[in-house]
Amino acid sequence: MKSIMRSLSAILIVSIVLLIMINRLNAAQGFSGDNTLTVYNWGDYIDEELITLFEEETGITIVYETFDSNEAMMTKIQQGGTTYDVAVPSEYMVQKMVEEDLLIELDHSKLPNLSNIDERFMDLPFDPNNQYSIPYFWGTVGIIFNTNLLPEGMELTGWHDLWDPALENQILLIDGAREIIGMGLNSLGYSLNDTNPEHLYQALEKLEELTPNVRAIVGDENKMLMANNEATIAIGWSGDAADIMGENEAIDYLVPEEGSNLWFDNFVIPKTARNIDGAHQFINFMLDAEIAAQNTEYVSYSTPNKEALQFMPEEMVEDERFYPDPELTDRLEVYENLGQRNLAFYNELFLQFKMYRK
Ligand code: N2P
Repeated sequence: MKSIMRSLSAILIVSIVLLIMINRLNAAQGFSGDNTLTVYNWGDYIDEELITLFEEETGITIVYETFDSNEAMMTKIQQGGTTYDVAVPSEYMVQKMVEEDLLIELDHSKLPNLSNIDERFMDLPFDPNNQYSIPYFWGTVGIIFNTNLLPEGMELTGWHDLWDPALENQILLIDGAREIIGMGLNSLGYSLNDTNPEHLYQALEKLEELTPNVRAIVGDENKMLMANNEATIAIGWSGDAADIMGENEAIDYLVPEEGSNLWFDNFVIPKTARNIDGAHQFINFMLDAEIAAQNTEYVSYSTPNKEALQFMPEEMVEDERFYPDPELTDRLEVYENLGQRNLAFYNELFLQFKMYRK
């Protein structure tokens, strides 16, 4: 009997050691399993302290990777080399991923903190009943500008001001096809969901005329450049403006009068996920009011978490540039999923614009 017990304990110990080793190996290779969770998020889009806190609370190890555009994220998920448990696409990309059968339906019973989200951000047209996605941050696209560097007498009101020759070599553009082609379309009075090739070519031409004023097309480094007074204007996302303002008092933000984009970034669970339970746990953790408040203060983007607002500094919540009322957001446009072909056309035109600059 004793020897059986001894063999059993030996087997148990060996199994435990093996399990730990497999888990470590999986984590190192970006494979998720029971005890790891692979999260794929935009760059600069989480307070990393919260990753550690989640790991401590749950014993789950997070493998964290970042992307800088919806298109880059989508390509990586389609390729399937890494199995992501949680990703954060914007609304039109959620729709596209659902269409391509890349997402699992979420189990709301595992997301009790979902009740913290403002109704205004639930059940939006791109994902009725939030079957596949949960709001993370939202915002607008607009003009981030440095009031000290603006040419004498210039009053910025909209996209049309950017073509002023006084802004030669002074504008940074975000490296996003929908954002920049959308800016071209909006400045001509067209919708940023326009798919008429004639309008799109006109938008490209209009953008090419902007070239002398464009300093660079950049990603997250726009924040550092603007904070260091290296450019007068950056076209980008509202939350970046809020972030830079924390470092440079001369920075301001404007939603152009011709119209612009209202966007929503969302948690989703790709079909290839290996740790579906852990993914729900992570999303629910991020939805906690105090966690969301800490994250929002760190990231500076606008939170859809209504219960988080009470834990945030008043001046942040009351800033209408980043928490605009529905009167403004109602006149903005949300990107629609334009379909494979049209999206490819947007990307191609954006590439042409980038090449034209060289
Ligand atoms: C954060 C990027 C936010 C993306 N660096 C807006 N969709």
